[in-house]
Amino acid sequence: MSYVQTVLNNLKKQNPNEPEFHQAATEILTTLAPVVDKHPEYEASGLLERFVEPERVIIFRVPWTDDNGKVHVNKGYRVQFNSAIGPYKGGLRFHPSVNLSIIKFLGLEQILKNSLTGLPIGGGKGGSDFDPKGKSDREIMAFCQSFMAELYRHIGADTDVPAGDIGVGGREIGYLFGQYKRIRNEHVGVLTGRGLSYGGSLVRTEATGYGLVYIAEEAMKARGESFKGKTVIISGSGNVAIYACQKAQSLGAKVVAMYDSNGYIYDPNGIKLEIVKEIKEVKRGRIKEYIQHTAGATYTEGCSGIWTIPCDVALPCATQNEIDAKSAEILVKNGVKYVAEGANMPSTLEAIEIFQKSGIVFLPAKAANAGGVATSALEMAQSSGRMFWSFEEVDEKLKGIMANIYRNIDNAAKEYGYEGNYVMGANIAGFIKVATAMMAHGVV
Ligand code: NDP
Ligand code: 2IT
Repeated sequence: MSYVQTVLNNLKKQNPNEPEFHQAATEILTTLAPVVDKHPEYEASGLLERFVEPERVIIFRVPWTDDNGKVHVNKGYRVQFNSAIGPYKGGLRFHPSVNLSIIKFLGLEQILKNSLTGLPIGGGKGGSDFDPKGKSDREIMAFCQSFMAELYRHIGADTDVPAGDIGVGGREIGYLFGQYKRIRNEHVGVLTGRGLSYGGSLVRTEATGYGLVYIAEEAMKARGESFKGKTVIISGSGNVAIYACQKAQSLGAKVVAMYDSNGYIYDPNGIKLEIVKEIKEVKRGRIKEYIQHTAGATYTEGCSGIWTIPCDVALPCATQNEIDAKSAEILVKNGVKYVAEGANMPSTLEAIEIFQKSGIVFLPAKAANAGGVATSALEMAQSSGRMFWSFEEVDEKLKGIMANIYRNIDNAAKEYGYEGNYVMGANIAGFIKVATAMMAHGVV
């Protein structure tokens, strides 16, 4: 049996009941065969076995009190996956579905994504099964303070730097930072996505969505095309979705549909983003309220129907496995030309295969959504240098980083004989840097 297959089989045996982790590991390991064939020293030093085993997994109790005085207990997680090329870096997700399998899949993906940015950041991820929906600000604060009362001892500006993900935005980062600063008596860049008044970076809020559109535009440019006049579908209506919509619209695209976890809106005249922002960012409401403010738009309960709307570009920006084989087939049948993943692992393995067989341009998450963490690394650079760059400066750097990622994944795919296969290109280009650093460090 091949080296990658042996590692994958052992991983499944040693980590049962972790389907999302198995899925991410399968996607990654099966593309690395040509690299490990070229480098027999990797197998000789157990490199892949070490690569798929987190350096450290921390699971902790998070007790907090609700507004009625009732005590709740949630689970907190931080998976410090790989620090070969820099301190652990990756977001925190607060969502009731969070479990070890989900945090490990996100952490594994993060290693290669962070490597692709070209910046010195390792891979980590964390979060909790806490559900922020419907909670008061005080309840959110109580939860964040309790979460940080344990997490603080494991993180640090040169050790592990968390940020946001699903359910963790500016408000949560503020409470987490306040508690860290209070306990450690240190005002340092230990979290990214901070507010601008206490060490944050311009463009971090917009970065993932903007970066997604920048890299998709690069792929279009290489084919003599652009966003101008294209019909776009974006799933989700959170941080990534909103700023992907804004940038796509500013480049002349028509975004016709978005969703939240209850259902989707379809506006054939083009989504009015100010209304979505007001509902989701200001009122923390539900996307169905959109149709009360717009003529001609419709709302449909349930999410998967969104993929039946004909489009040129699909940007899944909500969560894992939101596009299955059936949805992928419908998208292809309706003539989609580009799929770029804003969310982490939004396409199932079967969906990816369908996209690739059909010859459409498929940009996988670890390349396409790397703009967020790249800008986090720019925030870290500004923190440690005690500098504050302008919006234009950060935006230019982000654009450069996304163009560079596109070039690198395109070249890596070509070099290994898989031209146009950006899953191969992203995994190989991301892995080589991490593998080179791990080899230099010896067996650790
Ligand atoms: P937000 O919490 O801001 O928004 C999440 C959006 O996705 C909401 O519209 C939410 O709907 C929807 N959603 C979440 N879970 C589900 C579900 N199970 N089914 C359907 N819809 C769902 O998160 P972000 O925008 O930050 O993150 C979105 C995706 O992007 C995630 O996969 C995240 O890992 C990834 N990502 C985020 C980065 C960042 O910088 N924030 C960077 C790179 C990737 P509802 O409001 O109803 O819950
Ligand atoms: O998935 C991701 O890359 C993020 N949620 C952002 C991580 C970060 O550290 O900015």
